[in-house]
Amino acid sequence: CKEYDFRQIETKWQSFWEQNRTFRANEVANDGAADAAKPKYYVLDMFPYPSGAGLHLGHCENYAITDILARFKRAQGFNVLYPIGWDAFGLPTENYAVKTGRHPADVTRENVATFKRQLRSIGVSYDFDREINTTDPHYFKWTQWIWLKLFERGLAYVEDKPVWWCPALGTVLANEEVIDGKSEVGSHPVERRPLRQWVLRITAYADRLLAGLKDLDWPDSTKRMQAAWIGRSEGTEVEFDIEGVAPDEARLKIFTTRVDTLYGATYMVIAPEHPLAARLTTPEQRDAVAAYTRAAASKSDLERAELSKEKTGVFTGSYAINPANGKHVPIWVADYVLASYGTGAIMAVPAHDERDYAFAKKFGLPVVQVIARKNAIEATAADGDADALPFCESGDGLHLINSDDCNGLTPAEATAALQNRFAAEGRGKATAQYKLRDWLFSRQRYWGEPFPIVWVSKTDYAAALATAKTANLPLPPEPVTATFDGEERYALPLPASALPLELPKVQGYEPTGTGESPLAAVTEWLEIWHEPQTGKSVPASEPRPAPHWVRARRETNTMPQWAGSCWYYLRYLDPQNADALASPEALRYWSTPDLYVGGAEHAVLHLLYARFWHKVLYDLGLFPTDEPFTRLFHQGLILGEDGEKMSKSRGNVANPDDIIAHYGADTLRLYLMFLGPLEAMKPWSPRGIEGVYRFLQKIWRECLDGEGRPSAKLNDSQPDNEAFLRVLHETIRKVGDDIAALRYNTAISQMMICANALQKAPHVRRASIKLFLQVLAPFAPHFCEELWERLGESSGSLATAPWPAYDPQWLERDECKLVFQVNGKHRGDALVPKSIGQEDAVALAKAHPKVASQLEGKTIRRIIFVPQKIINLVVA
Ligand code: ANZ
Repeated sequence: CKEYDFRQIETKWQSFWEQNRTFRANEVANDGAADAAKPKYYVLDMFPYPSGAGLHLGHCENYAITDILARFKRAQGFNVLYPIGWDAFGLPTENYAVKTGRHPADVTRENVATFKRQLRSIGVSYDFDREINTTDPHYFKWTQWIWLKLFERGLAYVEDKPVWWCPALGTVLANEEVIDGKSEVGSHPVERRPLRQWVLRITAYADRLLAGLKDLDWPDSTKRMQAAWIGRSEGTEVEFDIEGVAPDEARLKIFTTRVDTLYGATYMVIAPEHPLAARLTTPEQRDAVAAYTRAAASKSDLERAELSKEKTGVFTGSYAINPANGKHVPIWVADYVLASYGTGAIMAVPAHDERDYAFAKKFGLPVVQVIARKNAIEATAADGDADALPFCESGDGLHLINSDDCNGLTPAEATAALQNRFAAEGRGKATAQYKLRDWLFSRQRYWGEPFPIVWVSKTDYAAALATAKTANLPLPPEPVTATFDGEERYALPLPASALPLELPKVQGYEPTGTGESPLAAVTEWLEIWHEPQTGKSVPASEPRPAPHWVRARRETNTMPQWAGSCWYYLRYLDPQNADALASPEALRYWSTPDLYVGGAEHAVLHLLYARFWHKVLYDLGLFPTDEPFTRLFHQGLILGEDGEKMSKSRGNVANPDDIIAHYGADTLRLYLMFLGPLEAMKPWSPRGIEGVYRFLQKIWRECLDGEGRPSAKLNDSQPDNEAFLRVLHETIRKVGDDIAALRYNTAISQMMICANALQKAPHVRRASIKLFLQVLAPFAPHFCEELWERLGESSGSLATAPWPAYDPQWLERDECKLVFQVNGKHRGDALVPKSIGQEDAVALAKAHPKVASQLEGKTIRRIIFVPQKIINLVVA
C-alpha cells in the first residue's frame, strides 16, 4: 500500500516522542500537587541482559505486552512508571572479553546501544530518563550498600565449602547454574572442589519466603515451583543410642518424615561426611569406609540423590538401638544420604521407601513391613493379598502392623504417639526441614560487583584498634571472623561513605584457573594500606600513610549476576539519587510494581532472590511492605515456525529487525499480540502476519484519500449509522476490559470487526473515527498518531489523550464463542458479539494467523456459517 508508509511514519513518531519526552514519568517531589494526586501505576519488565545477539522476538512480545498496558494506563489518567535498564554483569560478556581482549564495559556499551535502538524501533514507551545499568558504579554502589547491610545483620558469611568447579570456565558455579552435571553456560563438565566462598543466609528467611507466596497474584505453577524449591518437609528428629557408647557421649540423630515406620527400621545410614563417621567406624572397616568416602567426594548431591542410581555403601561395623523396640540395627555409610539435608543420617525402612528397599535388596538387609492396608490380610509375600513392597502409599485406610503397642494405629495416630513419647524422653521432636540451601554468592570472575570488604590479620586489626583509641580516632567498623586459606582473619567492611568500590583495570580477563578471579593478579589494587575509618587505600608498596592504617588484602571474589537484579525495581523509582538507593518519598509514592512481566524461566531463582533481599530491606525499615512483586505475569514462549524453541542451532530464529523492515513495528506488535493468549506458547508464522498488515491498510484507506487527506467518507454533518455506532461502542468497552485483563488477542479481533463496520458504513463522523483510533493506539501507536494528526488533531500527541468513554446505549452485551474451521478442522476461535454476520465472521477468520496459513495458495470454495457457533471455510 503506497500511501501507508510505515517507515517514514514510525521514524517520525519515534523522534517526536523522544524529543518531547512524552513518556516521562512525573517526579514525585518536583511536580506539583496535581501529579502527586494522580494515582500511580508502575509496570515493570524483567530487564534484559544486553547480549551480543540483540533483541529477539520473545523480548518484543514481553515489551509489547507491557507497553500496551502502560499506554492504556496513561490514557486512563495514571501517572505511569514504565522504565527499562540493563542487567549487564555476567558471564557471556566476560567470556567475549576474554576472547577478544576488550574491556567488558566497552562490549556492554555497544550491546546496550544496539538494544536501545531496537527497543525504540518497536515503539516502546519507556521513560529512558530512568535507564539503569547494573554495571554502572553509581548503580552498584547501592548493590554493595545492601550487601553491607546483609553483612552487618549476619546474613553474609564465609565458608570453605565444596562447590561446583568448572575447569573450562575456570570458575565456581551456583547449583542453579549446573544442569545435569554440566555448566548451564556452554555445557562444560563440572566437579566438586572446596573453596572460600561468600554465602548468603537465605535459609533464615525460608519460612517467610514460603508463607509470603500465599497472597501473591502469581501464576500457580510458579508459586508451586518456588514452594517446591524452598521444600518444607514436616517430620521428626529422633536420637538413636549407639551400642557401646554412653548416650550422654554421643547419639545418632536422624530426620524422618515417616516416624510411624520406626518399627520397620532395619538399618541406619549416615552420609560419608557425617561428623560421627570416623568414630562409628570400627578398625576392621576403616579402609573400606575411607575408600568409599573418597569416591563419594567427587559426586554431586544431584547424582547421589538420583532415585534410579545403583545403590552403594559400606558397613561401619557399629550398631544403633531402635528406641521403639530395642533392636540393634547396623549403621552403614552410603552416599544416597546427603550431609547437607536433615541431620545427614537416616533410619532406613526398606519396606516403605524405594531407595532403602533397593539398598536392602542389594546388601541382604532385612525388610519388615509395618504399614498395611486395613483390608489386606497380614500375610507373607507369597500371599496374593499382601501389599507389594516397597509399599509407599500414604493416606486413608492404612494401619500399623509388626509394631508392638502401635499395632492397629493409623500412621497419623502413630506419628503423634511416637512424637509425644520421644518429646517426653528428650529423645526427639516434631520439626521441619527445608530443601532450600544458603545462597552461594561469590564468583571467581572479573565482571561483577567487588565485595566491599578487606581482609586483615587479627594482630594488625588489634594494633589499628589500639592506635585509633590512643589517637582518639573513630573506631574501625566491626569485623567478622572467617577462615581465609586456613588462617583465621577478619573480614572488615568498608564504610558506606567509601562506596562504590570500583573494579580496577586489568591486563586480561581470563580466570586465573586457581579458583581466584583475575582481580588476584592486580597487586596494586589487591594489597593495600587501608584506613578503616574512611575506606581510603594506597598500594601496600607505598609507605604506610599513618599508624592507624592497616595492612589489608581485598576480596577477589565478585558478586553473581543475580545481585544487581535483586533490587533494580527500586532504583527506577529514583535512579539519580546519590545519597540513598531511593528517597523515602519515591519509595512511598511508587512503591512496588503493580505488574511484573517476564519469562517463566525466572520462576525460582531471580524471583526468590529478589523476594529475599526485599524482605531484608523491609526488616531494615527501608520499605513499608515485604513483597516486591505482588502481581506477576509470564508471557508464553514464541516458538519457531516448526513449533520448536527458537535457537541459533536450529536455525529457526526470526529476527525482529527484518520483520520491522518488512511490515513495520505496528504490524509486528499487533501480530505478536494476536497470535494467541499472551500466556500461551505459540509458534511463529511469517504468513499470518499479512492479515494484520491488511487490517491497518484498510483503516488507513477508510480514513484518508489517495492524497493522504481526510477521505470523503468523513462527514460531520450527519449522524453515524446505528450499526457502526453499536460496533464502535462495543469495541471501546471490550478493548478497555480486555487490556486490563491482558486478553489482547480478543481485543484485536474486536477491533477487526470494528474496521469492517467502518468499511461498510456509508459515512462516519470524524469524532467517531478518533474514538476508534484511541483504542487502537496502544497496539499500533505510530499508525494511530499519524492518522490522528492527519484527521486534523493539532493538540499534540495521541499518547496523552484520555481513554474514551463508551456510550452504554449502544452496547451489545451478548457475546458468543465463534469457532474458525478450515475444511471442518478447528483452527482457532474468538469471542464475538452474538449479532455478528457472515461477512464479519469470514473476515475475522481469515485474519487469524492459523487460518491464514491454511488458506495460503488455496481458494475458498464454500462458506458454512452457523450463527453464534461456527464459521467453516471449505478450501481446495
Ligand atoms: C524413614 C522413612 C520411611 C523415610 C519411609 C521415608 C519413607 P523429604 O520428604 O524429601 O524431606 N532422608 C532424611 N534425611 C536425608 C538425607 N540427608 N539424605 C537422604 N535422605 C534423607 O524426605 C525425608 C525422608 O528422606 C526422610 O524420611 C528420610 O527417610 C530421608 F517409609 O525416614 B525417611
